[in-house]
Amino acid sequence: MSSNTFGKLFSVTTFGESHGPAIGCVIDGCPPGIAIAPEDFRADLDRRATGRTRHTSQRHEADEVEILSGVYEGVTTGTPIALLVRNVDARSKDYANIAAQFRPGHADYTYWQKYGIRDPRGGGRSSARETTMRVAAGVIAKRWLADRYGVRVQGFLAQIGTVVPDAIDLSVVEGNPFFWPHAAQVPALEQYMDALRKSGDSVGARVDVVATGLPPGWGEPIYGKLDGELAAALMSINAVKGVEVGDGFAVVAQHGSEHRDHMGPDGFASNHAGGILGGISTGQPLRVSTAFKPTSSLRLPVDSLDVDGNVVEVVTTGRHDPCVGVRATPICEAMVALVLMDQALRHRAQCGDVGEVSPRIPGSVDAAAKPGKR
Ligand code: EPS
Repeated sequence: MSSNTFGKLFSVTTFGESHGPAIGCVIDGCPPGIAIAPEDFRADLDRRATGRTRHTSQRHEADEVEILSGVYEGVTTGTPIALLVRNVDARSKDYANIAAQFRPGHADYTYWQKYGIRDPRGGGRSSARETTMRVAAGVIAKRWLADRYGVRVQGFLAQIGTVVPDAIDLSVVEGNPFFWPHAAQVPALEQYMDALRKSGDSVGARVDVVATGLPPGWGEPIYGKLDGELAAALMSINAVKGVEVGDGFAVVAQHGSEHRDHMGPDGFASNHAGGILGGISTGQPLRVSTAFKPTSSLRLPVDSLDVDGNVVEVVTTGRHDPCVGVRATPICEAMVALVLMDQALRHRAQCGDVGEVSPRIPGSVDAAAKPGKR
């Protein structure tokens, strides 16, 4: 299977299936000298993991990261970093009934059409389990971006179904199981998710990510645009159906006089662009938004086809997320961090001698998390 590698200079290859012995990644091109230990992966892997709250899949994986190479005496050496996470709680019998069936809305059918074979256990390679390794690689990227440039990447859940935050306060995001930015709504969300889980249905979600501290200049026109690579990175996450940068699709209804971000000595007056112009960072906060479809693995029966073309009733048992978006915030953050690190290294390689160019407009006066008009 090709296309399992992401990034040009900071390049991440993931491997493994949901119910295989392990999943892992190889990171090539990592700068030497970054302090990293197995326990440094814990916080972000736990934020993403299943089985930590009742609102996600109840598969209980330890998600212990083993560092196999590329780190000596706690510091990256510049050689390939191989990370391994063993699968310890796969329950493949849950998939026996649907091994020869296609779940409507799932990659079952397209994998079958493409390869003529598929690993049905837990979705095999198409499982969200793979995102564990993106988050692990993202831990290294986040650390380097923070230490080297002061860049901070933070996400939050910006919508579940039709529910949107009444206010945005990034300081409360880590204090609830949804990464929700308004604490007062969390009890109602708990009830909403409990009712959803009991109904056997699923729902979509939107995750927003804001990255602050970026200098202007990251991103490579024409075919390596920062927004283009962010879109590709976020679209590569399971269940993603849409990505918006800045005001996103709301720009369709805007006038130019309203959309342009006025520049003055005190900074940009707004951030409709989402921190990117011409595919290159402006130095304003980066704003990206990702849409997740509702999970297709449902215990609610549905008619479909099996591999012989027979009409069958599909019922998916097992431990599925009623809303994958609930634990997607760290995954989106990781993909943004991976793109930013790769682009930062590419900028340094080609334009490292350019230095700071005048005038440098201070970052936006806009609040970093101010959502675009939707
Ligand atoms: C997933 C189905 C479930 C989730 C899994 C993603 O797997 P299983 O049926 O084997 O319990 O638990 O997520 C993870 C294991 C994980 O670590 O994210 C799917 O179909 O994508």
